[in-house]
Amino acid sequence: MSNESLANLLKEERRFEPPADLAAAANVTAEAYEQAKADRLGFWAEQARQLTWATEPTQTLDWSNPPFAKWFADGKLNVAYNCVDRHVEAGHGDRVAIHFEGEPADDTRTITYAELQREVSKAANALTELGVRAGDRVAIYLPMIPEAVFAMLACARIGAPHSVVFGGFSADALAARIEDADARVVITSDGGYRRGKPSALKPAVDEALTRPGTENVRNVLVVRRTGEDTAWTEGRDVWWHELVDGQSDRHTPEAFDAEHPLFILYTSGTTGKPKGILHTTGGYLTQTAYTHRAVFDLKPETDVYWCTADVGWVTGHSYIVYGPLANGATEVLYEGTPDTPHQGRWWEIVQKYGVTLLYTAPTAIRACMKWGDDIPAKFDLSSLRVLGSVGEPINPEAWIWYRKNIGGDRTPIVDTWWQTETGAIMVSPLPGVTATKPGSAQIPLPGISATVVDDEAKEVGNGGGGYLVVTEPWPSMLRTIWGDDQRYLDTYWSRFENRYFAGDGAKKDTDGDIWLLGRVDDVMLVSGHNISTTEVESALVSHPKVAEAAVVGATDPQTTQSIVAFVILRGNVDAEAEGEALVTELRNHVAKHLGPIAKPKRILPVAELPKTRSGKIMRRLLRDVAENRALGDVTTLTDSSVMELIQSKLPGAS
Ligand code: 6R9
Repeated sequence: MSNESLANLLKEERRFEPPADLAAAANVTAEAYEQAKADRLGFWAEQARQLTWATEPTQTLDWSNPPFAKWFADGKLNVAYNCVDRHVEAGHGDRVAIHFEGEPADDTRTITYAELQREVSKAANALTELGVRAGDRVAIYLPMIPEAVFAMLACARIGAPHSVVFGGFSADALAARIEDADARVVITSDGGYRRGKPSALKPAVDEALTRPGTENVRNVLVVRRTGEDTAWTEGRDVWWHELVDGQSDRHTPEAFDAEHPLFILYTSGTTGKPKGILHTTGGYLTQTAYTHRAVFDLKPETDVYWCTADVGWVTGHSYIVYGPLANGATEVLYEGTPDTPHQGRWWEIVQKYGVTLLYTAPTAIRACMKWGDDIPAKFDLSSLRVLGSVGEPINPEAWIWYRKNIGGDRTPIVDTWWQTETGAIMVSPLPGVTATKPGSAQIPLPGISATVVDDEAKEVGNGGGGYLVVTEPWPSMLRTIWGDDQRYLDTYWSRFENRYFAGDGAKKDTDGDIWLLGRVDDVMLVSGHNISTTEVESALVSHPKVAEAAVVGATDPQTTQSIVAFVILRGNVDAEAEGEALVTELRNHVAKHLGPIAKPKRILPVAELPKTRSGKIMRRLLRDVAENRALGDVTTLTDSSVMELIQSKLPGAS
């Protein structure tokens, strides 16, 4: 990105110091940065010692064959033992591990660490009875119910790498993932609840298993959740309650090598076949546990933590299952959507359980902004003490809204940048240390070396922009793409020599803080200037009438690309009545904030935006609309009718 265009970019002057009481008692202080800088590997070795090892590692990093890393390679441990048994052995068996809140409001379950140990042991025994051995892959296709956590931990316990497939994915997507991982068993349920109704899951598994390449699946283990009728294949299908409930609730965990595969998780990406991101045992657990303790300041005796992600995404793996449970946290697990049966459901849950640490995504925050401030205002949210954000850049105004309306203008916000590939949080403020800036993820965590480089791989100075790279290996890094080392090299390690290329645009502000600017593919080129979609979106969202915006560059004969913006207005704004005057007002608003070069050529108010199932805006499809093209692949969209609605809004649409 050229420097003259950066001069225009959003200036954020607001700062929020950590609350004094939180800073005084924080798990991690500023000293951690110094310590890690002086001895990065020693720092991670110390974090690894917070885990319980069957064989303590004597080596920290083996980088003799870059970029194929080995961390703590001569150590041995069991992940499930670390997440469950050791807390029971330490006398915390009665502590609640999971407060499960089903979508039907009266459907709740409280699971202590002692119960979790019994449930995971039974499930491990059941998988063993089905012939699953260490190294065999198990696909998990479940709604957000406790069995999803039991199943993942049971796999970890017996050393069978899991491949969790988000329950909203189609039979095709499931089949492709089963085939690529060559799974032997699929764990699913008859269905789950979605917006007040049972929604079937098992039929997608049945369909997936008719596809070529899935023949090695021997058994389907089915949790009964909704009780609706389900087709049954004798000899292959097994009810969870029939097989698991009858098992012994004792199971001796076996220690595995630190580099034993823990799971494969597929990232869809924008093109090509999904990439199976491989994570292993010791380094992954070290960094997820450390970052969860550091970034959320977790106090396991008193905090109630809630991450609203789905276990089908990496955020669910690292910050619902492995990080929090390794730390002995008490957490909420919620099956449903934020607006079922009403738009205050999340805040009702925060009030009910006294949630202290909340981790969610900008897409959800912007939806709540749209629904209105009066909804969270009806609930007691005073228990909250740290708020987290992940998944996309958070627009400064959404950040401020979150802090004010959810955090009572009191709680630090940690904007955490990371990826499926990084396994754990990489760039984030620390709640007891950092003076936070709305919209910036700020600086790499202690022990993480990340920076911004230009096209020539040269590190940019303060005020410069380019690409986010990681410059040193980190414990929870992906080890490869399952079955495709070459693609691992090509995708992440060939753009810049010896640097991990994350695929995100970024800039450093004058203080040296990092701002994420969206995927590199989304950056626009307008009259020779690189302009970030994120920044134009943030400028739009800073207007009081806008709740959400998505910006794309459309091919333009004069300017290479021209900026087209799709905006969702706040709940109280009438788009029809405001008409062209509002569009002009918004265009001028962007010009005022970012400079005339960033002024959108067209602005279209819409009711919804196309999102992936993990809530990220699919700009690719909006580009198709802006350029009047037939739509590309819409299979990963949450709701494909959204695109019809948007297209019908266009001038000239029939
Ligand atoms: C954890 C997760 C990774 C991509 C990543 C980036 C975007 C995630 C962000 C963020 C700006 C943040 N992203 N967190 N962008 N600020 N705090 O979301 O993993 O699904 O693999 O997505 O998400 O573009 O490259 P994943």
